[in-house]
Amino acid sequence: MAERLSLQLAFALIALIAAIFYSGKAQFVLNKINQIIHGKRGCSPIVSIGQVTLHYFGFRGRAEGIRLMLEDFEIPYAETNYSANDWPRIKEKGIETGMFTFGQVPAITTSTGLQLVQSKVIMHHIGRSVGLDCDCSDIHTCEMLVFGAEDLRGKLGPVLYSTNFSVKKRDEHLQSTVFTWLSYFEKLAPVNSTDEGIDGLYFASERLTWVDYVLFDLLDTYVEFGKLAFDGQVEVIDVLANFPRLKAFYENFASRPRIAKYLRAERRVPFRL
Ligand SMILES: N[C@@H](CCC(=O)N[C@@H](CS)C(=O)NCC(=O)O)C(=O)O
Repeated sequence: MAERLSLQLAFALIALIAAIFYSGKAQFVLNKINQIIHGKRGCSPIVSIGQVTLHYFGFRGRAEGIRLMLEDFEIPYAETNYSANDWPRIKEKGIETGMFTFGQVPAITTSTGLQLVQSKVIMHHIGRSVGLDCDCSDIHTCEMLVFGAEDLRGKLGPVLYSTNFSVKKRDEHLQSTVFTWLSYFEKLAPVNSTDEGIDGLYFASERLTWVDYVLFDLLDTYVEFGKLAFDGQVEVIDVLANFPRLKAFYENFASRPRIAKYLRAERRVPFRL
């Protein structure tokens, strides 16, 4: 009797799996099971990452997006900030041990034994661990936004850290590059509809995802860039002035309680050294 029942159950299970497979919904079902197991939203949730040590320099740079996520989700973290003098030695050692996979920072190490580099990969990983991954149907949109943000960000370093950085260079960069790129992002930015209210201002998946932290960090970087006034010699430029959607997103995100607190905190490292 029991044997017959198990046989029937096995057949029913095989029939169910076949039905799911042929309906084309297998991936959807697997994702749902994964979400239920982890109790977190998003396409590819993972377990919590434990305590984090962030390895970088004592300025915002490519570590700031990571800090924003750690702060907002109250993930315990410590920082190891290297000085320019120590860096060559530390870098060599980090390459040797494998901690700095590409000889660069930011890198994180965690109490769960993870070592990871590449700022956006780290942000995605943290996002997956707190239910901030994008929906599976939206992964391509999220990747496009993040890769686009990276393209723009990549143009900043050579300007900001060039030895002859000046007001002229700041303004040239804004006019020739930043405003053009912000106009692209403006088209992709969330619209504040009265139905959704202010809570609807997210770039993807109609909810907060890790991509919002990437975009906020990018905008904040350029807001700070526009504020570089060379000891009051020139006017501060409101970089977002002509981009109402980006500005609304920026202000809404900045008002998240723990983000607002962090943005004002004295311990927040400077925009640049
Ligand atoms: N794609 C990497 C870029 C990392 C990167 O450029 N890191 C710079 C600091 S922002 C660095 O480590 N520079 C020191 C060096 O290359 O020796 C990321 O996003 O993490």
